[in-house]
Amino acid sequence: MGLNLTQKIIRDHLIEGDWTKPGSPIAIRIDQTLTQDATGTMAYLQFEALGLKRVKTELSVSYVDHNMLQTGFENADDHAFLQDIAYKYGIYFSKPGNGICHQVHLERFGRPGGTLLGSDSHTPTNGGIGMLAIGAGGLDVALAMAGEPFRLNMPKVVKVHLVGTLRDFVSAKDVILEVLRRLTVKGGVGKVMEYVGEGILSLGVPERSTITNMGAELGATSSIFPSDEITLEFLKRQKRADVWKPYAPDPDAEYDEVIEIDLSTLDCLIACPHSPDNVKPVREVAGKLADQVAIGSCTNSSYRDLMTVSEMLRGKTVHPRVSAALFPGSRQILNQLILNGGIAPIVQSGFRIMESACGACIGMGFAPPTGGVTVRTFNRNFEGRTGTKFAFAYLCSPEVAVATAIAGEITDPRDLNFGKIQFSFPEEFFIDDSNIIAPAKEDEAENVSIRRGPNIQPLPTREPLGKELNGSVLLKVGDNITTDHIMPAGAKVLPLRSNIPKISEYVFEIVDPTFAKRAKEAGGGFVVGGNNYGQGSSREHAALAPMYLGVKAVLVKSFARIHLANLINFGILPLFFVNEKDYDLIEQGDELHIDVSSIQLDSPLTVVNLTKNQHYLVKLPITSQRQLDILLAGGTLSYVKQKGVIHSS
Ligand code: MIC
Ligand code: SF4
Repeated sequence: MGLNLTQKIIRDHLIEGDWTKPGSPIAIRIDQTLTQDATGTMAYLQFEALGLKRVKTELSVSYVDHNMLQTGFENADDHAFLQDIAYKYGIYFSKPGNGICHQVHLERFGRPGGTLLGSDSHTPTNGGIGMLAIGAGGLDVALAMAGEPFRLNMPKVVKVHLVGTLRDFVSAKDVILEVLRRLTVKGGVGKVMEYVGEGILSLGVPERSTITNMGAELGATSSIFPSDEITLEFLKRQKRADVWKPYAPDPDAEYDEVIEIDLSTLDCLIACPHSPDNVKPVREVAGKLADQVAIGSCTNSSYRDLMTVSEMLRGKTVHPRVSAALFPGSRQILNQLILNGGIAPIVQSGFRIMESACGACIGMGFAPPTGGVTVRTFNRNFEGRTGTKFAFAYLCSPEVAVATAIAGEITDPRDLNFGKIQFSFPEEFFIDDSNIIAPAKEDEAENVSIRRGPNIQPLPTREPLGKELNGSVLLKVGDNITTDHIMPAGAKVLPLRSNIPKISEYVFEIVDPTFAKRAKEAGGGFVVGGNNYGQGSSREHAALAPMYLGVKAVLVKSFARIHLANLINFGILPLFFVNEKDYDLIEQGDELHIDVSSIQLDSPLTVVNLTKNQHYLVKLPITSQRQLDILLAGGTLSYVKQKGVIHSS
């Protein structure tokens, strides 16, 4: 039986477990890690707590791309801390302004056939060059930096068989929007999406990476393309041909599921508010007036995307009602557009040129007006994520975004007269790594001191799980609750990422602004949720801050992968209903009692609803004794310390 590419990479990195059995626990070696600033401060505080002198990975990189608005000392404190930590512990540091982590990593560091663990859910962007790239919570990344394997359940592998070629003005974003339309935001949970077929030959690395990037919105563990001649071409332009190796599935590879997409039949698509899977043909929503257009993010800000934008905008003007902005994916891309003149048509059209950073994608500026329609090339349109609670965000390709910016209403680019869009790729990109700071040599590292401003607060910890859990249901929510609901981002809250006591005041703010106060007053309690609880970002703050507020257990119908891992890491008991109907019976305010003294892997627990005198059966969605021991210990850090698993050197 032939192997698919995912199985090959996992087999080559396997430390523990049986990769032939989907769903069974495995542990794999991690070659590279990446962090970004919004999750990185916690990840490095955790790494420090492990007591090592140096990272043990082949390569680790710390990026600053999220918290770039410096309206006070907070973000600047974080940047200084991150830079010093990186210098001391053997980590490369990509300075603010150098670009979005996933884009820069693709350009300068990723390598086919390797494993990458990143404290950001869009880490699978590097699957575009044939890497097995996985998003995780900061603590899991800290452990990987300490040389620990990454633990996950062996994913199912889905073959996404692409045939045909895309029509003009239909692009990679439409491919992944089509996958989202078919599978929904929970369709990828527990799976790796592996793209194959003759259709991939017409997709360059930037297009492939747009597709693997937004696999995160399917809830997938990762997404990957083979490494082929097209990958080599990309790496040559980056003067990195030496890291190239071909990687492909065997011709008779077997898959757990198969999807086929004929690229030549795809339309221009758009995800409507407030979910990335609410996908419709653009022509169905055409005519909706737009207030804002934003182009950028780790999904759609490559050289290919921005040159397309530039050529489409040549000689055109942004519609008077539209405010338009561009966030280049990296300094390299921006530089290239300056050198070849590509930036001029964009500036002349009236687009605002913003920093090479996440920017508006994470609500760091450029929030839309109240009740406004914002059309974005980004990957998430959850309610409130733009920074404006009452606004309507649509997600589309750069082609649709440009057409909309010019027309002032949502527009299919094929309905305007753009002619043929053509541009060439430079033989070699303008490579300038001066904004990537190499770490100190090992013998100098000891003397490096770390700047720790007042925004850097110590890590909170949790006590071991006691014999019983008591308290009330603090909040009951529905399906598909995102980490943006649990722990909002945006310009006001993001600067508090290294200050858990402060940031915890915003937990569930957009769902119920009284939550944090009530949780504190009650000395903690429970949260009840529906399906796919915790989808979206990898932010461990969505577990850490509720833990700080005393949340003891979360009872839901099902969990999203990264959030579940984060809950376990921070000692919050994740439970799912054996009978989903029980979800309907519990109400906010009900007093619950859970006897955890006899807790065991695989056997259900009983939740007693003291208010209603009812009993519900619940289970832990965990597969290993290790995970149970972590929960009993009050989280991974306590567990690791108790067991002395990490040996400092
Ligand atoms: C996001 O897109 O939501 C983020 C911000 O990049 C997050 C990480 C974070 O919350 O810091 C992600 O996708 O993991
Ligand atoms: Fe940054 Fe947005 Fe990408 Fe998250 S999704 S890494 S906020 S650009």
